[in-house]
Amino acid sequence: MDDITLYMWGSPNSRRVSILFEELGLEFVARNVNIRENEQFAPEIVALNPFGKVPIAVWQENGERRVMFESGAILTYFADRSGQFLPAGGSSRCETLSWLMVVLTALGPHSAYAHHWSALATEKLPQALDYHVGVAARVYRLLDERLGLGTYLAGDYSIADMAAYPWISVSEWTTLSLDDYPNLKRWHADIGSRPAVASGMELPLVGVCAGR
Ligand SMILES: N[C@@H](CCC(=O)N[C@@H](CS)C(=O)NCC(=O)O)C(=O)O
Repeated sequence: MDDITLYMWGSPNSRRVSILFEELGLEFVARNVNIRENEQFAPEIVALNPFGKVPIAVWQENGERRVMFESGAILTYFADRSGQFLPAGGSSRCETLSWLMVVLTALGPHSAYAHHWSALATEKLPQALDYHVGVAARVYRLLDERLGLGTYLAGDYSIADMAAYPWISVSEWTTLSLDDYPNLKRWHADIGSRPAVASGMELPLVGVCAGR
């Protein structure tokens, strides 16, 4: 794998991938796509991902150019390719993929919707806010209970943890407090102390979280 470029924004979905790339010790260029300035709709970006969203990874492999979008797809591909952070088979692979999907399909989206209704929407809709904060709280409870049983979400440290960490780092977006979820709080501090996680969370070098 050569010439890896990660198109990203300072957002949880993007930082899942920069964390994995740092954990794998990959050399890559993190290119800032400012979604507040609608740069995700630039022809160069839409040519890579017709959905007009980041993260997007572009690299050379076996003499051809590869392009991937969707953070979960990128995490799975690079983890499989490296043989790290996602078991190759057996029940531990089933378990890791199951928790990864909970994080991808529930934690991220409902945290983002809670943020939308609590902070970004110009019209206040209490019913919408309550619904999404309620689902986010259900996921927080689930993760907290899970992390009461073990150090990480699925056995060893994995891409499920990497996918969850950036969203838990912006827990205030959901209006929830980690003080109410002690196992999740312990896990968050533990994961955050990893140098690769700290490096991944600093990327890209410009831009701030938009919460979408
Ligand atoms: N399911 C996608 C979500 C990607 C996503 O929503 N990215 C946001 C930044 S965190 C984005 O590009 N937003 C711009 C837009 O939706 O126009 C993933 O996990 O990669």
